[in-house]
Amino acid sequence: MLLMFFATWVLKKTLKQEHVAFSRRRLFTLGEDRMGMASKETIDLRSDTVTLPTEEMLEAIRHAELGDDVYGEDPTVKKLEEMAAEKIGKEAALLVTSGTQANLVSLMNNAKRGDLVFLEAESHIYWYEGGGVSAIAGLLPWLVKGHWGAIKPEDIEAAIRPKNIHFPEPSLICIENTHNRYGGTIVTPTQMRAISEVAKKHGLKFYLDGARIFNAAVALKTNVREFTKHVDNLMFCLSKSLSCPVGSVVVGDQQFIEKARKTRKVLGGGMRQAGIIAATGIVALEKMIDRLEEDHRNGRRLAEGIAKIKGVKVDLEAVQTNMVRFDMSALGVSDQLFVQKLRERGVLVSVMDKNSIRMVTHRGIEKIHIEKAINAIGSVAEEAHSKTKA
Ligand code: TLP
Repeated sequence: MLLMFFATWVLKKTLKQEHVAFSRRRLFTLGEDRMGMASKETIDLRSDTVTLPTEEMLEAIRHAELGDDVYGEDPTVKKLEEMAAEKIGKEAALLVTSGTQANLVSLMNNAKRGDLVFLEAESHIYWYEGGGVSAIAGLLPWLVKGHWGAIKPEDIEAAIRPKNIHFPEPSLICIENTHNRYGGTIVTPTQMRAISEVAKKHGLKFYLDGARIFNAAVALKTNVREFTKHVDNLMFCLSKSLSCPVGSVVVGDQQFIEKARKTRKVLGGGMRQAGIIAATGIVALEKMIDRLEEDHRNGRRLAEGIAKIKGVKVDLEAVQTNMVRFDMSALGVSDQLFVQKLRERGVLVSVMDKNSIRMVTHRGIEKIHIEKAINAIGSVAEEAHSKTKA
């Protein structure tokens, strides 16, 4: 009897360990696949969101101390939130599921339903977040066109109307840095300060969609606080160039974050043992920021390489971080066909607008991949030219 009990115990324990070892192997396989990508000759430049976690992140997940974060009991989440607040230079932070959720939570807490929010005309919030700004936050977007994402203070001043019973109440200015649709351009700390002065003068909140704010800081070789000190609150993404599999962080003062915690719950973002996500975020904040310089170098190489290709138009001045946008209208092929031809040559890119293509460099994309991508684009261009000549 005793022997049987002992045998069952040993069996259960072995099975449990097997299970752990199996899930770990699966995770590592994922990591290796990412590297294996190069050997399969697929160069994925669609976005930096495609990055997979580093081995150190996977190890950190394995060893993370966990608890129920909705009860405020996950020590790893708490550690990440403290680190993020410290790094950004604000009182507190909150881990959320995605950049979109971070923006939504922040919009809902910076303004009340029916209010007017000033957004840069090409902002991600306006273009790519399913209209949540109106459908869920209940806000009225008022678009102000900026130069490469930087709104001129006089243009916001001009858009702010005096109090009047007919007008919606303006309460918030949002900007994005780096700016996605302009191709990763930087809004400088000086430009941010000028916008913050307008916000203060008119009693408006100032919020930053800083999905890639660390790219901006690394590119200008400056502390991220030089940007963040000008806004009331912001978000940054862990799941983009910082290589985490999931997650974004909202950062602001204590009161704002307390409110945001409740809003996140309302939106279904209470994540329980979220330490498995936070553990990767801790590694990202410690290890993944400085290396962004390499992505920027590769972005520049890529842009300079394709600038030499006939029929490809790229504004080199706008290539400031890890994105390259270019116009291929002169090639005389549709953007969809262009993307397909590149895919056949093992290079993945995305269409931004008609005839406008975006490529994003990230961890896992190295100099050799950049050269291959330039050659592939050159070869598609060549094919297009020979077709138009024939
Ligand atoms: N951007 C994605 C796509 O949605 C376009 C990308 O591939 O670049 N703010 C900014 C500035 C972003 O670029 C993104 C994602 C978000 C917010 C939303 O983040 P997620 O995808 O985590 O919801």
